[in-house]
Amino acid sequence: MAAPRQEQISPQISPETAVLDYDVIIIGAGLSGMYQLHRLRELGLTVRVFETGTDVGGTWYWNRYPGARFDSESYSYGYSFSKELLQEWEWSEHFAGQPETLRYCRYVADKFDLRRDIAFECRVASAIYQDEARSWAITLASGARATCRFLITAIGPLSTPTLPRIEGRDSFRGQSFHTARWPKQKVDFAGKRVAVIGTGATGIQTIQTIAGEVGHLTVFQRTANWAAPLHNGKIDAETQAAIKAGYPEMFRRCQETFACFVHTPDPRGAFEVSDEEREAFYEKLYGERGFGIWQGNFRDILIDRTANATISDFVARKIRERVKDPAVAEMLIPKNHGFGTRRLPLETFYYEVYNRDNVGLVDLNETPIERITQEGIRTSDKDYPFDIIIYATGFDAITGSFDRIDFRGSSGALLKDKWQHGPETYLGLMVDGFPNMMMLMGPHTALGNIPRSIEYSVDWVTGLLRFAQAKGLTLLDATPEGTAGWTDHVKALGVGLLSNEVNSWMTGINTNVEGKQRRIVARYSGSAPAYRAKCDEVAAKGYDELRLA
Ligand code: NA7
Repeated sequence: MAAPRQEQISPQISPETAVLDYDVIIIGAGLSGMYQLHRLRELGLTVRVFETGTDVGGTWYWNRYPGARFDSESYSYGYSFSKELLQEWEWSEHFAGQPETLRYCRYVADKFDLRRDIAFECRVASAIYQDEARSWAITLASGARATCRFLITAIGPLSTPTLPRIEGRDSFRGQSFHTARWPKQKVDFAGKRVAVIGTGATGIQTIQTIAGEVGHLTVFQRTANWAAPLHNGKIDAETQAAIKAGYPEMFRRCQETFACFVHTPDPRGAFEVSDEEREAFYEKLYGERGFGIWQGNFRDILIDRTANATISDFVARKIRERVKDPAVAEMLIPKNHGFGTRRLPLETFYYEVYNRDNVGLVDLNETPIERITQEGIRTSDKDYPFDIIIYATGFDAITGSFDRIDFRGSSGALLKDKWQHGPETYLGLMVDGFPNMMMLMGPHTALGNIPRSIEYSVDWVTGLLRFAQAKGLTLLDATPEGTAGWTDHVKALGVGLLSNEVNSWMTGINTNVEGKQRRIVARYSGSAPAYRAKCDEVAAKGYDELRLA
């Protein structure tokens, strides 16, 4: 790809006379950036996408760790915008693995000829708004620069991996990997002594996948997480045909459900049924595929502590049944948060891994890591020698990918400063004082089944830019009132949710990042239909809640 032209904007220039490299720059060629590029071509705009990786796919490009796969049904996760694509592409499993999903992303890029507008291996270092020219000046890590009228961030809510701040980390002489920076070549685990630090969704997928391959595996767990069975399986020809025929109906359902999954809360409360019925319902959910036990459970399990205790007790019993050593089972049962109050990892024989002779579990609350040594990991209890250390330690979520780009809005205001007490956004899509910048899957948007949310946000942004084009607008900005109003609304929606009382990436906590030890409301936690209704209303009213010029 050609490097962007090195143009500078004179500070005196007006919006009309500014010569800009592109109408739109999109940062990121993951699922959001790819679809946004596709949609903007309809408007005849000149668009450039800058992507750090060497290929499309975002999350599915970076997260190549063993066992990485969907927890949403494959068919409900793919793009819905092209009937042809839906009929052409065949998911091989109900929950596809990362290699297949990356192939899917590449297939989409080829089919829609996306790569010609994407510059790979281009990390955006700064994005600075030029008040006079009403444009953005982008500088890449390479020093190359480019300008555009509109800037769209498609940088992902979980794309900034974080390593633990443990003394001696760089002194380790073996191999070490963060799961989100996994090497492209296969890692040989045969006969190796392997450590995994972290037991979130990623750690669980990694652990259950490599346990049978390694010589010995030691899992370092700081917080036990609730997990439930994925129940993955191959898709046979008959089911494939039914899936393809059923796409319109399935996507219609995803539009109606709370978080765009095929699952949605049961209208009943946990105590509106008898004990026997409740137990039977939990048993049924535990035996079913995917997020049903989390997203399709009784309506009150994520807001009512006593209701939550019933499902937590049920899953704890399952863990005790599945793990032979009662002491290990107790270590694996979370004691500091209820079921589903953190993002639920889905597993395939994860608990049975701890019945293997070659797997050990270390509780870091009992014996904390003191340092990484040249040979391995030293806890307060002993030295563990390793050949490989795997960091499944998560991400600086939601705001982290913004923090690592120097965003400066009108009059040089820093986005980091504006968000120092937590994100402030308008509809999760814009921020006042950062004109002509739109965010896809930024803070305060409905996340849920992410591609469904992506498609909605991209369509909304496309509508806004079509409107700007039709009206000859060169400035689109949220108002301070609009931003304050939405931010307050998002905070109010979070009140009473048990998940907001728990430390997790969803509440902005990352012990490995300076300043991220205080809970914030980073996500929109209302229903996706309500979110879309609000955004649709804004569009229908001619975006009159925005400052337009
Ligand atoms: P998560 O869910 O944030 O999990 C990270 C894990 O790493 C979690 O168990 C952490 O323990 C652990 N961790 C992090 N830092 C440390 C240190 N310093 N010492 C010990 N243990 C540590 O990230 P994932 O990648 O699993 O999943 C992120 C999302 O990606 C997931 O929800 C899906 O949506 C896809 P903690 O719980 O903080 O005590």
